[in-house]
Amino acid sequence: MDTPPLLVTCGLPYTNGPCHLGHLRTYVPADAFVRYMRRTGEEVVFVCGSDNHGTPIVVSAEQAGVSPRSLSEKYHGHFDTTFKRMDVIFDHFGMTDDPTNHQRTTAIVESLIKEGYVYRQVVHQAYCTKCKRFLPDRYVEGICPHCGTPARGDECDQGCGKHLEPGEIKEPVCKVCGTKAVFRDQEHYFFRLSGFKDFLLPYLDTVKGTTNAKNYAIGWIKEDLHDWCITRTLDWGVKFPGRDDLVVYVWVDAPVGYIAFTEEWAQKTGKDWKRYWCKENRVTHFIGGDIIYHHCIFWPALLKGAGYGMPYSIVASGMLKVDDHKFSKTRGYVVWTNEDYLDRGLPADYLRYYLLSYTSHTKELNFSWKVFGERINNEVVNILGNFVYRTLFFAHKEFGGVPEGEVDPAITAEIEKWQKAVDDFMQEYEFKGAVDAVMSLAAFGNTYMQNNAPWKLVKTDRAAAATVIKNSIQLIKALALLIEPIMPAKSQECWAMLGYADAIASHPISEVTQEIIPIRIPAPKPLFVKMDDQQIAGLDALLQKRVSEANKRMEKTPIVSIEEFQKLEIKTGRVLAAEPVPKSNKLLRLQVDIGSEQRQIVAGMQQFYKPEELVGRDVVVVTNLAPVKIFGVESNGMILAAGDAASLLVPFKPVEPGTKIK
Ligand code: B3M
Ligand code: ZN
Repeated sequence: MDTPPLLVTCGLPYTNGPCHLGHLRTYVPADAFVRYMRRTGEEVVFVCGSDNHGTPIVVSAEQAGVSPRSLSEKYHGHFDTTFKRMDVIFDHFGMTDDPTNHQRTTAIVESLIKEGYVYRQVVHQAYCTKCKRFLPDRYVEGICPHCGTPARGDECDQGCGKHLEPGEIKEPVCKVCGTKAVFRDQEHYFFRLSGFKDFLLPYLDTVKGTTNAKNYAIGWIKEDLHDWCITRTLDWGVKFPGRDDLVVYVWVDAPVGYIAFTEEWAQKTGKDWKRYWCKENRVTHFIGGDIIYHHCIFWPALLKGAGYGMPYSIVASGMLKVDDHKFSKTRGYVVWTNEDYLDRGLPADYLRYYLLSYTSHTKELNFSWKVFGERINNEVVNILGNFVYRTLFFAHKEFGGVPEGEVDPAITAEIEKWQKAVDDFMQEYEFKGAVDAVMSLAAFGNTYMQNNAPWKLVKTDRAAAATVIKNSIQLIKALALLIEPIMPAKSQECWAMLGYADAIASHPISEVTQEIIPIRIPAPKPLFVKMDDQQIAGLDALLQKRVSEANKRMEKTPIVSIEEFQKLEIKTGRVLAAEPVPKSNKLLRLQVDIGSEQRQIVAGMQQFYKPEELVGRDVVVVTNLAPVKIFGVESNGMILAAGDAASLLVPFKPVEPGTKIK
């Protein structure tokens, strides 16, 4: 049988926020893999799209005062352009809210129902009596029943990472209004995931990809595999067949998007999508390490239940840290792709290089600007850039281009050795290994030039110098071809410097040893520019500033519910008398009429007001604070004032003392 074509996908970004480094950690390697595979002669389709459904988007749209569709379109466009700017080029980038995905999801859910994999069950679901609605997923926050950490309705995002089913969260609170939620019964539909245990274990044994994906999934299945509630009480999403009040859970229609986007691509290109999804296939999912459960357990079971082929390979990236801290948008440990990087004129290729070469794909990547700058300068600029520049500069100056003559077999062998290494690493999704192999070839070239010193040799043996240059230019050709998946733009520039007018991406990797023809080449320009220390310091300062701003934001008063706020009693009061507190240069002792009674209040206002200025003034007083002693004087209330200079809050229109503030 023919080997089925490769279909590569990337986890779909939610359309409720901009692209950041966390996304790129999955997308860049996927793109590099696709580029490489294509240039080994594989037929590859690369599809992705945006994930438009689910509560994260509804909540964000509500906050922004727009419809979920329009928020989705905005971010869909954003991701589409950003990926292109990063040279991550999909054959198709769809939307899960588009009709193809609605139809495909409905068809799949209908098959699951027909095959008996879906059943109805009443669940106790969190309900907000104030907002008068059920609180699916991220509408509710509370405590994880497994580990006791604060969690979101559908996952323990800060603790054990477990998926939470509706009704499982403890101490639920409505995320919108802060009210303590109650549990109410509601009928939902469940997918019989537990019935797939005997299918999933042998499947995961053979599935390709990274071991982290496989091993976690096998562990989870052995521990406990429970059924999944696949409906939600929401308007936004794909309607559950026959139920206008329910939509399917976003984790059903999101992966189905992979199929729908293949269908849309097939429609554009006149291909048959079934070739990619039915029976034997080579579907390869690139995903973040946090969605292994969904892709290795839930998704294969859905496909199996609905009669589709199984994913062939699942490649999960490791965690991302920023400056040694867990990646976090709210805490400021984030790098935005556009704002922090591309919009500052930094080359996409540098970030691609860094992401691919920092560490193994499955290991933790700890981003820092300092290391970024060092890696680019010490490796890309000093090794690769330097070799290309000095060789081409000398070739142009002495020979006007690529000299005549044969390439040394030892050089060809060296190229073949590293090409083989790159291939082995790429096939194993070991992108760092592949980058390192290319860089080893560049380092070899540098040493070769250094040892043979053609600038000296040319004075005594011009033919020998020509051979050294010919060999070196062959090495450059190989490097350009091998580095294309990693740095597509720079490899194209390098290709042009070698005198080629076409697209390097149209040349197979195997041309690395195809002899470069003698042609004229112009004087080279350096291929890479060094990152200067100041620029790196500036980028780092921006990150630090964001972290400290986030800290300030998070330290601010916690959100209080209206009920909590209403516990405060605030009234107007009239100052009857004022005098300094003995021995204090800050405090005043005031007698204040608050309508029902007279209160003694100590206030830190001596520097700002003369006692007589205050007498007769109307002020605003918190009247139900517990009394305290300040400088030995009892204070029974608090006068409200703004800022460090204690500008008093006063009623705008005259009111009686004791008027309630509300
Ligand atoms: N939209 C994003 C995430 O959880 C989610 C991926 C869907 S992939 C089918 O990383
Ligand atoms: Zn509420």
